[in-house]
Amino acid sequence: MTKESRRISALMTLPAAEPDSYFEETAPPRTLSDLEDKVAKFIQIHRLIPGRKVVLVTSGGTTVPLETQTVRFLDNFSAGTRGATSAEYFLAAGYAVIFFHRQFSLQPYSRHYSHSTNCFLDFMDVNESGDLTVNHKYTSKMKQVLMQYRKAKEESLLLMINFTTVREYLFGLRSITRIMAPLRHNAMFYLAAAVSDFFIPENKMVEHKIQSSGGGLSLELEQVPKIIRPLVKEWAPEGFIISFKLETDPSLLSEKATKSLNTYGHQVVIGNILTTRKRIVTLFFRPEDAPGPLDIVMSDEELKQEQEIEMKIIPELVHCHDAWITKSQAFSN
Ligand code: PAZ
Repeated sequence: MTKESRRISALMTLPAAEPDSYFEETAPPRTLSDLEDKVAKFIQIHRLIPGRKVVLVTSGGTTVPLETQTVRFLDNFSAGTRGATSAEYFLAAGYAVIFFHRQFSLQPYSRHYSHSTNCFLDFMDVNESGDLTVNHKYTSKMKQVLMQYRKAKEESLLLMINFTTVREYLFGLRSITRIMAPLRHNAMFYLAAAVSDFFIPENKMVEHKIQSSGGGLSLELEQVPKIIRPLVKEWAPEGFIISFKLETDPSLLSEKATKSLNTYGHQVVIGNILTTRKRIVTLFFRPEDAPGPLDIVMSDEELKQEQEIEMKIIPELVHCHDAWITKSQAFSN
């Protein structure tokens, strides 16, 4: 195989495709209609409850397959901690939650015991009678988590839907937001997933496993369409929309977050830096909604006590969402 034939996509990084043409040119995932049925049933239940707010939480990273019969793919760092933790705080604040997450990433409640550093087996004992027990040091916290998990399940407050590839994410997000749109201002969209910015379109992907016998490999990727624009303008124009901006260079964060707000016109951008994301985030608002950005910071003491920054982020957003609902009601009266 020549070097040239081992290039598996276009030669230049192309500008992002328009979302409409992406959806026209890409086959939907096979699981999409099942996803739509589940979301529609969930929304039907919660629409009937006066004042019920529903939040879509996206969480974890997307994969970018390199072959249609996928052996290799590109991935990213996100474990889904932000999304899974936030979902718990939204549930505690009375929201119904659609948790749209990367398969096998952290999930609300089970996350407390699924970390490799926090394996559930370390919380168990076998007593003298040979029965399995929970070590007494952990029972109080475990009981609390279990009760919250059961409440969410029994009251049908949590719907879990998973994705793996960027294609599943994009199609799923479009369907979920469109189905949530009739909730109007009571719908919130909390887009914490780390979605790939680059991908290989289906028509440029090779079918079979790329062979290693030809030496090195060049990949040329195209830009994933910016779907926040149709989300804000078409799919759920009355929803309260929060996007995230992750950077590694702190000097870029404020400019890029502000640009995102100005370009798409949604309500909040949460800026965070990779290395400090559990200690500090900045909330950026539209000028008409707040005089300036808001830093949310965890003290050393709070972090030592294993408190989570989401305990401060979510109440702030709930407050903004309530103000947004009140304002919209005042307009419609
Ligand atoms: O999943 P995690 O808790 O490890 O990381 C959370 C995060 C950094 C992915 C999230 O806070 C975020 O910034 N998401 C958007 C990333 C982006 O596309 O800019």
